[in-house]
Amino acid sequence: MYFDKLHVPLITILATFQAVGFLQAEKLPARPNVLFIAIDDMNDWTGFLGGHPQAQTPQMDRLAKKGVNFANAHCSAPGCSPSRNALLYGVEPYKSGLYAFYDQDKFSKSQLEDYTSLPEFFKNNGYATFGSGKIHHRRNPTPVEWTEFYDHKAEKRNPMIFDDSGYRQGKSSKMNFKPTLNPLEDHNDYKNASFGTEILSREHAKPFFLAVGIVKPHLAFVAPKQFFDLYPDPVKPPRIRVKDHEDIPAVGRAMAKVKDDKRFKSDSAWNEVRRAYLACISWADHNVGRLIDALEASPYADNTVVVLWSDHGFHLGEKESLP
Ligand SMILES: [Ca+2]
Repeated sequence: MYFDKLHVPLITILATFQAVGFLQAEKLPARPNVLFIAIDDMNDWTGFLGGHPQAQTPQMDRLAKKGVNFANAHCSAPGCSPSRNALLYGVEPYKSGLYAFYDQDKFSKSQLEDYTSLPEFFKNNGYATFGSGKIHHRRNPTPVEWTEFYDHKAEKRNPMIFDDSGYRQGKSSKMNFKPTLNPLEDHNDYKNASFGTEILSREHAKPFFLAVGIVKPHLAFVAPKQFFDLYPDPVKPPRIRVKDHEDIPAVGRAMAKVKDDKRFKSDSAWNEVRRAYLACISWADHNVGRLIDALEASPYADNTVVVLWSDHGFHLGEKESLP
């Protein structure tokens, strides 16, 4: 079905770090801390969801083992902004109208006043709220929502150096599927996760809501080389039916990125694209692991609820499309 995209990509794990996770929730304080990890464009190619037999996600797998894995969760719309708005405002985009990708420009004032976002709700109810990375889609952080928000763009950024291997369409920064040779610390996701680990190392007088938005595996599929090296070459392709787009309704066909599929086929690049996607998932997993380690080492290990989710899935040639 076309709506593969909707069926599995919203991956949510609820876990506490007490012995048996969710079953211990009744022992949590009335106002537990929340560690809310958003991952961008991650489908079910993870160990715990089993969507790709070679996916390596040991950190998310260990989190899943401690909590509840919602394997039949659905996102409201297969796109960053409407899906995130559904989750962050608690209302489906086909009811709220919050579809636009550049929220602040395109949402009307009344639209935003009608709804309270999740961080704003926590902040209004006595929590300290901390954020970094991609939580909303392109909505600038506001003091209404955040006690403190880390913006990596405020820091000097070292230029990325790419390995010769992998694939890239011309000089496109988006259609880049190459390993990076920079130290891990140079990457934005590392910096955003580091903000999270720093918050977890602080003493907090109030309960906290900590949101960390990890952007990979979103395009470009670039990640440190050590995560590409985890994977054989070639990687196993997904199951793709002949004429796979024929069961898609017209609106779905209009959204399918058939041109990308044709280009990757003519460049014999699909293997490189899929391998790079898997590398990016393992890179995201590494940063999730840093957050889990920091939480486990903190005084908040037993009074924090962890939520891990992805805004929607991704096609890697299925339905003759990317995404
Ligand atoms: Ca997304």
